[in-house]
Amino acid sequence: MGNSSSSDSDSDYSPAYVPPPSPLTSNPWRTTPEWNKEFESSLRKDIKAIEPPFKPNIVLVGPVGAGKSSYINATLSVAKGHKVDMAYTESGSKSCTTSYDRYTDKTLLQNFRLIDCMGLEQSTEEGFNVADMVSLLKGHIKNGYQFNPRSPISSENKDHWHVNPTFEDHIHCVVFVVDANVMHIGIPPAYVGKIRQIQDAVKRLRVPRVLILTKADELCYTVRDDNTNMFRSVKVKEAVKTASEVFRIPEASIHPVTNYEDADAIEISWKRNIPLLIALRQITQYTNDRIEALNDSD
Ligand SMILES: Nc1nc2c(ncn2[C@@H]2O[C@H](COP(=O)(O)OP(=O)(O)OP(=O)(O)O)[C@@H](O)[C@H]2O)c(=O)[nH]1
Ligand SMILES: [Mg+2]
Repeated sequence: MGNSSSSDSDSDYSPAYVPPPSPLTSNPWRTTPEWNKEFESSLRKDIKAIEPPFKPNIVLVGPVGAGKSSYINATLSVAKGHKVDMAYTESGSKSCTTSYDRYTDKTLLQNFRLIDCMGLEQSTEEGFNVADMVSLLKGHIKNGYQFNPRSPISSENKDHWHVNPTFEDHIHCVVFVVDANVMHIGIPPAYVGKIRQIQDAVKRLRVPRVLILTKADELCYTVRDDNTNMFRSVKVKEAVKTASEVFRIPEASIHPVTNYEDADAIEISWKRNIPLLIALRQITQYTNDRIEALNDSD
């Protein structure tokens, strides 16, 4: 009796599937100085040296579960040198982040603010309401606002509507955040439509934009095993190219990263920090350039 079931389970046994290694290009497809601790600290220095005349606002937008809050935690982790878990993260089909929340710190982000937002959903009645985008960009939304997917904010909201925002209350850079794996599978058209609508508003107001591709560790196991393979991974390169075509953002403004979210993400490592810092340096430079350009045109 018991024999047959034991022999069945023996014959069913098979080792866990190990995917073949993902291919690497012979030369990096994105040129950087050699990756080491010196390069990491020069990136930190570059970012700290950017001193806009006030603290600009950088907002993160993208599909639900893309890794917006995780990117904020990863950036704060790089800043503080230990794993940070300030912005709530969760895997699920509903947006974990439901309010407009600002983050900063006293080191790397001392001159900037990152703003977390509700995620976009495919349905028109769920998730971040694209009709809120212009109010957001023009600085009408106050910290702590609870997004309402069914109805955009208006001047009737006494607690969270900023009546007379100045340029300092505006959004000075928009960071689109997308899961790199989705670029491979194909991003649902509903998301592309909503992101394009947001991009139109961003473009009209001439706000600079950058795109972060998260979860490079899940997309490419060669990157998961050694993050220094990021700019040699064929899969990551393809994801950057596809994202550029889909979202019409230049490849050089698209940054693949691995956030501090997987089971091994306890210690902060310079290898993981480098792509996060490269992204943050460009975001802060674009933000500062925009403010300088406006000040010069006055
Ligand atoms: N392996 C891995 N997991 C990640 C990475 N970034 C985010 N995650 C996971 O993806 C899930 C969603 O991440 P969140 O940061 O909550 O995503 P979000 O964009 O803020 O989502 P909403 O607030 O719901 O719109 C969480 O389970 C994270 O742990 C990454 O780079 N690598
Ligand atoms: Mg979130």
